[in-house]
Amino acid sequence: MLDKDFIYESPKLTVEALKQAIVSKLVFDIGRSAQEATTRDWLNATVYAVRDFVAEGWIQTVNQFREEKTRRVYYLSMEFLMGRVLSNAMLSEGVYDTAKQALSELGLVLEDILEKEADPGLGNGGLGRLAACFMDSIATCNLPGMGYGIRYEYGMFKQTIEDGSQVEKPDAWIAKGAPWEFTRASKRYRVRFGGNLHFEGEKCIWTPSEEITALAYDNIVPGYETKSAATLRLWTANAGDIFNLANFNKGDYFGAIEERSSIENVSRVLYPDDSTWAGRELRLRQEYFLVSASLQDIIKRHKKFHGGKIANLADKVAIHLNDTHPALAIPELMHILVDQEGISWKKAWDMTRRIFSYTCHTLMSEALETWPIELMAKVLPRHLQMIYEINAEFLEYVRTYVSADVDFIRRVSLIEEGNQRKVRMGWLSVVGSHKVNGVAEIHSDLMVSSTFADFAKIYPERFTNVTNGVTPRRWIGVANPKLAALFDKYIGTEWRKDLSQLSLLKPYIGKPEIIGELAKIKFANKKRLARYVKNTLDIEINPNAIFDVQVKRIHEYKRQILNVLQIISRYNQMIANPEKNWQSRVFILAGKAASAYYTAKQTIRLINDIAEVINNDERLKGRLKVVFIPNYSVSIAEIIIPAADISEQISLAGTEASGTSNMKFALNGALTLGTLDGANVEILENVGEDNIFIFGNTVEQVEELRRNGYSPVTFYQQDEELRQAVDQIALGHFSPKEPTRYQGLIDSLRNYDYYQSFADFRSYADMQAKVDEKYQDQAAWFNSTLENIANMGFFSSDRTILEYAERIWKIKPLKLEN
Ligand code: KOT
Repeated sequence: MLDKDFIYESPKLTVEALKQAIVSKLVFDIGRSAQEATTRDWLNATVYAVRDFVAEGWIQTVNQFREEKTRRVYYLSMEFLMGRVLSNAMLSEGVYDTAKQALSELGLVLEDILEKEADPGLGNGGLGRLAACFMDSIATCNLPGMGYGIRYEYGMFKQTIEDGSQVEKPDAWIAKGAPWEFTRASKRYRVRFGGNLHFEGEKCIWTPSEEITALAYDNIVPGYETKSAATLRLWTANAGDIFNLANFNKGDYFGAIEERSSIENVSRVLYPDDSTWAGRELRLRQEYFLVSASLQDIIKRHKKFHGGKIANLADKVAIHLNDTHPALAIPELMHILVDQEGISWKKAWDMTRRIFSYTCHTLMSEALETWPIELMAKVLPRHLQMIYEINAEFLEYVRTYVSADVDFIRRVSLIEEGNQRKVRMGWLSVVGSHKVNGVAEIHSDLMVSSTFADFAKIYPERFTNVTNGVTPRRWIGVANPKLAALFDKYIGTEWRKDLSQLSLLKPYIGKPEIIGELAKIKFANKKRLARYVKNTLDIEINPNAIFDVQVKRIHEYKRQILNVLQIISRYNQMIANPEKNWQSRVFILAGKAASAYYTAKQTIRLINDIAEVINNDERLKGRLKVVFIPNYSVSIAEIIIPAADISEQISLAGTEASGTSNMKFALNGALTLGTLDGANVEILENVGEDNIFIFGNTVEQVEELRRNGYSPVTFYQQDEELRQAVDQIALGHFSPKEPTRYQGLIDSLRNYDYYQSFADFRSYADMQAKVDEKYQDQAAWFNSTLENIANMGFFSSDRTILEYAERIWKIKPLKLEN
């Protein structure tokens, strides 16, 4: 597996010591003998042993932050998609090979043990995974920061495919044991909801009617080759001893218990919607639960470090909002400062704005959170009151200094008027923060020219861009150890902490030796994926074929349907021209559909239907295969991404804020086939047009089509190949038992095609032909992948996080004591 010479090994831990530690954990913490232990017992024993090792540095980091009274950042996010911990932790601590050897001497295989670890799915997709990469980078860059989130009992659902359709199953990840976390019995806070308000003079008094206890669970996030580690604190809801006494006294025992379980529902389950917004009361309660517990904790810690003083809070604390989901933190902080600390409104508002910053992760209008006034009045009456006051003051400012135009005022108001009045959380986040950023250049530009155009007039200096990045430790080190070892061999090991060093590979471009090694590694990773596909789906795929991969949430804007149309059209060409020397291809797709998103679920079914027909058509002689891999998750991504030749990033220009899998694929030696959308644009700028396949309309062209009344049927009529593919779906060619299955889907495409798949079809299919052509020359192909990798150094989340630290949070890396 890992090339011994190039892996950092901890000087402190010997194989013998680790072996003893593992056995001791097994006996004394788990209570099992080596003879009776299951693989899971060994996993837990290994985790405890490695955890002890990481904890030392972690405690030291926490103490040092405290002593230095340094300014720090708190990252608030409803999602943290951390993935499995053990192998990343072992690589960070430099004990991977030591553990492998220790376990082997105990008669165990490390890889089998790693496979047993739960993969907590506490996030939907890009936004949650970005938060996880950021935690890794905060730890590795020795930045004083920590994350706050919710410890959902059920994370993202487990996806199974039954008769071609997605079926959702609960994922009770905690039930398998959560050996990494530390329960913090003393960290408990009361979170209150509901009730009413009354005024005593100027002072507003809130009398809540419900109460939940928030309990803290800490997760250590080890930094790479540093003693430093970050903390991710996740909250769980607990009814405590309180249950509805009135019900109990009436003899309604179950009523009293029911209340308890409805309280604990707050941290029960992650909402499985990505890029849309559920608008449910429980979700509002979850958001407030996160915000209230975290702010109490932050303020308590601040006071403890600073002699009970709160006036310097804005000098010492930065709080970052991961999208608007935790935006209630703005009125919550005002509530604490004004109502509880007795600070004047003006001073409190000044502090609040200096403390908060906000990242917007979307341009999709359906993803923008707005909460109905009645709901907010019921659940959080004091916060609604605060928001009204913030709005009144804000609109006064706008009228006085910017524009008195009534329409402008109506547009920027934090309250949307209409049949149902609503609080606009995006607007609240902009007004209550000192910096607002998008996640790729094109997205930040569009944000300023569309969603937040009015606000950019009011606060031009507030808007900025910070392009996303991904952690090389997980996405190369853990996921692709062979590639990591290749980098180590040619450019040394520092790239893990300074990804810009990938540019040191440039002198090797065109050198057959390294190119041969790169090709061998890709082939080995493709074989690994082929084995996985064979074991889980019983489908044979040929590792000599191009592995063409689209893995991400299933969403119309991401255009899996465009991929499907092109696959069908390729199938038709192959059947019509069997004599042609067709390049073998395997199209691999994976991703979850939100459980209530009908079109997305139909898309999954269609992919499986076409796979069934194509994979069983013997005329193709195995040269075309389609595979839908179920239950896409971080651990499955770690198998798929290193095996890809082509990375499909085909969203309609102007819809994908950034994308981050595009970065992971390119770093793992896949070439991008994509539109000029999100971070694809910056990938193009970095790798150069010879090493990427760009197609499709630009944002300007998309807008022009919309303005002029886009007519999908025109494209349908003009392009025979497109028409044939569309008609086949519509006529039940792929669903012979139910020919009308996709009638609705196709009608909507032919009549509206909101994401303009038809308009981009031709340039996409033509570009796919160029991919085939380029792949014919293997040396040229792998040379391109090398050049591609060597130019991807910019896309490290370390670079991203250091930009946030310097330009937004104003925090500095800590110099660690030895
Ligand atoms: C979900 C709900 C509301 C608002 C935004 C979202 C959201 C956005 N969830 N995931 N995203 C993705 O975030 C990634 C990280 O910035 C981006 O790379 C990706 O383009 C977004 O779709």
